[in-house]
Amino acid sequence: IALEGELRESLVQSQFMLHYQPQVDGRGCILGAEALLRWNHVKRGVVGPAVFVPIAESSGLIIPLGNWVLRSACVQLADWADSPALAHLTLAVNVSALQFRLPDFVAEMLAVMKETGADPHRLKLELTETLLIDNVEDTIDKMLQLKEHGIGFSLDDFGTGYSSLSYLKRLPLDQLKIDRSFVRDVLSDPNDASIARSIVALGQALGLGIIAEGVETESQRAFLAELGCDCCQGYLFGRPMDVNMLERMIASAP
Ligand code: G
Ligand code: G
Ligand code: NA
Ligand code: MN
Repeated sequence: IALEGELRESLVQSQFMLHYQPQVDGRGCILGAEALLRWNHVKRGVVGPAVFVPIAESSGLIIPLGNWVLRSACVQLADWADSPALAHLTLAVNVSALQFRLPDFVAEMLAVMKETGADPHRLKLELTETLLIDNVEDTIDKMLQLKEHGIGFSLDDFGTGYSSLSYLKRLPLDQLKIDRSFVRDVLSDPNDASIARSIVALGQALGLGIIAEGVETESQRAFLAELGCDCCQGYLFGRPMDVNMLERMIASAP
C-alpha cells in the first residue's frame, strides 16, 4: 500500500525510465532491443518491474504507467530513425494484459504512433499468454487492427502459461519467445532441451520467428542455434542498459 502511493507520486515526478536489452541475430548483430521498465526510487535505488508491476496492475496504475512506456518507446524509435546507424533497430515493448484489454487500446496505440512519428514496423508488442485465457476474439481483433499498421507481436514467456495450441494457431503472432526458464538448463536438463526443441519446431510449423531469452553462455547460444533458434537475448550479449550504453555498444560493434 505504501508502495502504491509512491508509485502514483513517481509517475507524476517521472522517476521511471526504460532500459534496453539487445536482441541479436545468429551472427551476433544487434537487431533491436527489448524495453524494460525501471523505477528510479529516491530511497530504494533502481527497482525492477517484478516488484512494482504487480502493484501497478492491482491498483490500476499500470494504465498510465503503460501509456508512459509506450510513448517513451515510440519517442526513442523516432529518435533512432534520424540516425543512419540506428534507424534499423526494432523495439520490443511489454504490454500488460490489463492494458491490452481496454476498449480504446488500439486507438491509444495509433495516437501515440502518430504523435511521436515512430515507424510502426519497428515496434513489437510483447504479449503474455494471460491474454489467451478469456476473450481471445477481442485479442485477435485488436492484433489484426494493429498489424494492419505494421506493428509486430511476440508471445512472451512462451510455455510457462496457459497457451492452448488451438489458440496459438489463430493468433496473428510474428514471434515466439522461448522463456528463460527453459534456456537456463537447456544443456543439462533433457526435458528443457526437448521443450526448447518443440517450441522451435512449433514456431517453424506456424511460420513464426523464434527468439530465446536468458541466453548467458556461448554453449547455450550454440545449442539453440543448432535447434534452429538464431535470435537471442540475454546476458551473453548484454544486460538491460540505458540508451546511451546501447548506442555506444552498437557504434563500437565490428
Ligand atoms: O527487467 P526484468 O527482467 O526485471 O523484468 C521482469 C518482468 O517485468 C519481465 O517479465 C518483463 O516482461 C516485465 N516488464 C518489464 N518492463 C515492463 C513494462 O514496461 N511493462 C510491463 N507490463 N511489464 C514489464
Ligand atoms: O520475460 P521478461 O520480459 O520478464 O524477461 C525479462 C527479464 O529477464 C528482465 O528482468 C531481465 O533483466 C532478465 N534477463 C534478461 N536476460 C537475462 C539473462 O541472460 N539471464 C537472466 N537470469 N535474466 C535475464
Ligand atoms: Na518481456
Ligand atoms: Mn519473458
